[in-house]
Amino acid sequence: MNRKEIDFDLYLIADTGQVQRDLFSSVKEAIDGGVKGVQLRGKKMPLKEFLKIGEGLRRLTAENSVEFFINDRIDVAMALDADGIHLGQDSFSVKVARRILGDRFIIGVSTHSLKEAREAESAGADFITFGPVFATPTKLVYGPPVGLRKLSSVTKGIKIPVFAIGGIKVEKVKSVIEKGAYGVAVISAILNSRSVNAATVGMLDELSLWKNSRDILQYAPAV
Ligand code: TZP
Repeated sequence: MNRKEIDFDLYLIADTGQVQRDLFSSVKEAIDGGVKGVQLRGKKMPLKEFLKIGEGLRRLTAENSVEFFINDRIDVAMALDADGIHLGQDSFSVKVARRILGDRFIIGVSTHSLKEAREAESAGADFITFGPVFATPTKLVYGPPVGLRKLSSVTKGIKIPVFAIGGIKVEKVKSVIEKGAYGVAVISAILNSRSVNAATVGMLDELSLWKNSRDILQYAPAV
């Protein structure tokens, strides 16, 4: 299987239902802060409106070499010539999505258990999100937190990149990276913060700090 390289570790989810400010300018601020992976999510948004926001974000992400993902809607991902699709457990299967979209698209999958994570990997997903790791304000939608121990079993149980999701604030980054996460997927800690730019920079700094120290520990000679 020909997996795609994932070259971002901060995955920003621009959720039209969860962002209190103008989505385009918030995402722009996050991109100026250095984010390299953006997903547009608009579960309840009318198609026309979703496409309009998507067109703006497609242009913005392309100009800044940012990978652009569409949540769930394969038709929108194709229409906008996105870089990837992000599938939920009730979306198209990875296999069908791959058949429709062809080889170019990156495929991400939302998972909530080790079983779902393994299924996504064997079906050909390029990466997964796993969570909610911590409590989120939108707990009713995403279910109860799965916790760090389950995150650890997932990162040990599969080989593709795992993005921890759900209640990820800057001070939580260390704990999820220590459990083997490749990166974090975030909505509110960035898009609902007072300064989107500063929150993005802070999150990226923390990711690189703890990923670097994990790498150093991994390759340090045993004494
Ligand atoms: N999937 C699991 S939790 C979640 C999604 C989309 C929401 C994450 O939002 P936040 O604000 O980063 O906790």
